[in-house]
Amino acid sequence: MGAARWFAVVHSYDRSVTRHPAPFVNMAREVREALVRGGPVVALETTYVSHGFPPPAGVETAIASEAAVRAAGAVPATIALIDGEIRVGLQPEDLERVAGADTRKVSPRDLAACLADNAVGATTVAGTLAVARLCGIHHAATGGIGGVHRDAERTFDLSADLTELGRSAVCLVCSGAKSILDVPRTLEVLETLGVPVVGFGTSTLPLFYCRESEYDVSARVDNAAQAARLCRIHWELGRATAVVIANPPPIETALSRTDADALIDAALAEAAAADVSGQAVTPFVLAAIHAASGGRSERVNRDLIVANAALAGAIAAA
Ligand code: PSU
Ligand code: MN
Repeated sequence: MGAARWFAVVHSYDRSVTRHPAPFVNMAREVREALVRGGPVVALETTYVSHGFPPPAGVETAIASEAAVRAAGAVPATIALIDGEIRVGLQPEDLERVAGADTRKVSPRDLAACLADNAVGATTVAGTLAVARLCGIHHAATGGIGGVHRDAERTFDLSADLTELGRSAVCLVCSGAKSILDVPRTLEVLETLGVPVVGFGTSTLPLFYCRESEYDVSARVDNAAQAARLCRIHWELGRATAVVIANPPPIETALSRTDADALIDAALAEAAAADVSGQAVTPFVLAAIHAASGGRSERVNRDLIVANAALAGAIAAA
C-alpha cells in the first residue's frame, strides 16, 4: 500500500476524535510535518521520567529513547503537559521540567485539570494514548503497561491503560506487564476489550524484568514488517483498538524470574505496610524495587524502554 493511501486509511478509523488542529496541542514542527506527509511518528510517554526513576535516569532514558526512534527512521513525539498546553515533541528544557518534583502523573481523567491549573504533567500510557488519538498518531512505546492489580477484587484498582487501549488505534510496544499486577486477569481484560497481545519473537508474555512467562500471548510476530502488517489488517477490519506488541527485555540485563519475583513480593509487602493506594501504587513499588535491587532493576528498566522505542520506530517505518 502506498504511503498516501495508508495515511488516508489510518486516519479514517477515528476521524470522530482526530481534530486538526487538535485542541490545546502544541506540536513540534518536525512531528506535524511527519504526520502531514504520512510519515512514521512514535508517541513516547513521560510518567517514567517523573515517577519511574530516581533523577537523572528518567531524562537520560527519554533522550536515549528519542534517539532510538530516530535511528529506526521515525520521528519521536514525547508527550507532556506544560504551561497549559499539551506538548507533542519536547525540547530538552521541557524534559527537565517534567523531571521536576512537582510533576503530576496524568491519566486521561487528569488531562483537563492539569491544563486548567497550568501544572506540569507527565502522561501515563493511557494519557499518552488519549493524546495520540487526538493528534492522529498510531504508534507508541513504553516500558510496561498498567493493568489489573493483584488485589483488584478489594481495591477495584484497574489501570486506565486498559480502557484506553480498548479505544485507541495505536500500536503500543511494551515489555508486557509487570508481575506487580495480576497478569492473567490483565490478559483477560485485554481480551474482553478486543486488544491483541502480540509476542515479538516470543509465544509467551514477557513480564517486564523477565523475558518469558507461563502466560500465552494471543499472536506472535518475528519481525517489524510482520508486526506492521498485523496492525494494518486489524485496523482495516475496522477494529479501533490498540495492538500491544510485547517485546522481551534485552537478554543482557533481564532478570531471572526468581530474582524478579523476590523483589516484587518484597516491594508489594512494603506498599501494603505503608498503606499506599491509587495512583501512588506503581511509583512506590517501582522505587522500592530499584532500592532493593542495587541498580539492576533500573538498568533493565532503562534498557527495555529504549529497546521498545527502537522497535516502535521500526514498526512505524515499516
Ligand atoms: N511501568 C514502568 N514505569 C512506569 C509505568 C509503568 O515501568 O512509570 C507507568 C506508565 O506510565 C503506566 C503507569 O501507564 O505507570 C500505570 O499507572 P497506574 O497503574 O496508576 O495506571
Ligand atoms: Mn491504578
